[in-house]
Amino acid sequence: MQERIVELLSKTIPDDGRHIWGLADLSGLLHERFKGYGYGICIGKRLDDSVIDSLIKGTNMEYYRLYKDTNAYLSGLVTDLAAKINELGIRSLSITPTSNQLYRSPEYARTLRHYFSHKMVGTRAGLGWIGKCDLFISVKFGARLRLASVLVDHPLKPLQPPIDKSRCGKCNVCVEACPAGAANGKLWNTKVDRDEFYDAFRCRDKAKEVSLAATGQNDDEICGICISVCPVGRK
Ligand code: B12
Ligand code: SF4
Ligand code: SF4
Repeated sequence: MQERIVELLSKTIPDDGRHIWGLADLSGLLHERFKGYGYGICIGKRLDDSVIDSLIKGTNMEYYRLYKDTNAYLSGLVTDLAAKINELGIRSLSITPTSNQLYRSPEYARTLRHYFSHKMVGTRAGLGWIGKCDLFISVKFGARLRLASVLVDHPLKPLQPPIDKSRCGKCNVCVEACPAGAANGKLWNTKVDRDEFYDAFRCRDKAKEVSLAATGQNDDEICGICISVCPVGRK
C-alpha cells in the first residue's frame, strides 16, 4: 500500500522544484484527538524568493498576499490528497497550513500552542530541522516555505531518516536579526522544548505590531524577517 500512496503523491504533487514532501512515522507523538492516526505526509511549498528577500526590510503587503494565497493553495492540495487516499481505503485527515480553531488548544492564549505541529511531521519525514528561531529549516528551501500535512491510519515508512537535532551549528544570523529578541541561540533537538530557546509571546507581539503597521490588517501576526535572513535555501 505504501507504493500506491507514493505513486499518488508523485502524481498529485507538482514535480516543479517548488515542492517537497515526505512520509513520517508519528507513533506516540500526536495529541489524543488524532487517535487512530499514527503516520503522516508532510508537504512544503516554496515561497517566492523576490517576496521573501524583500522581508529583510520588514513585512509588506506582497508577503501578506503570498501568505494567504499559499495557505489557500496548500489547503486545496491536502484536501484533494486526503480524499484520494480515502478512496484507496485508507482513513486520512488533511491538516491545513494554519491548522484551524479545532486544533487550537483552549489554553492557546496562555501557551500559543496548537494540538498539531506541521514542523514535527517535517522533521519525522527527514525533510529538515528546527532552527534557532523555531522555524522549520528544510534542507532544500530553508525556511522559505509553508507547510501542510495529511494524517493516515496506515503504516508509512519514512523515505529518509528522521532528523533529530539542529544543523544550525554556530550560525546566529536569525537570532541577531529578530526585532523582538525572541530567540536565545540555544540549539534544538527532540528533547528541547520550544520555550527553552524561543519566546513565542515576544515574537507574536512584535509580529502583530509590524504587520498592522505595514498592511493595515490585524487578522494575523506576520513578520518573517527570520525566514528572509536564513542562509539555508537562499539563492
Ligand atoms: C501558533 C503558531 C504561531 C505562534 C507561535 C509560534 C511558535 N513557533 O510556536 C505565533 C503567532 C508566534 C506564530 C508566528 C509565526 N508563524 Co506560526 N504557526 C503557529 C501554528 C498554528 C502552531 C505552532 C505551534 O503549535 N507551536 C507550538 C510548538 C511547541 O510546536 P512547533 O512550533 O510546531 O514546533 C515544535 C515541535 O515541532 C517540536 N518537534 C519537531 N520535531 C519533533 C520531533 C519529536 C520526536 C518531538 C518530541 C518534538 C519535535 O520542535 C518544535 C520546537 O519545540 C503553526 C501551524 C501548525 N499547526 O503547525 C504555524 C507555523 C509554525 N507558523 C509559521 C510561520 C511562517 C510563522 C511566522 C513567520 C509568521 C508568518 N506567518 O509569516 C511567525 C514566525 C514565528 C517563529 N519564528 O516560529 C509556519 C512555519 C514555517 C516554517 N518554515 O517553519 C507554520 C508551520 C505555518 C505553516 N503551515 O507553514 N506562529
Ligand atoms: S517572525 Fe519576526 S519577531 Fe518572530 S521570530 Fe521571526 S524575526 Fe523574530
Ligand atoms: S539563520 Fe542560521 S541559526 Fe537561524 S535558522 Fe538559519 S541556519 Fe539556523
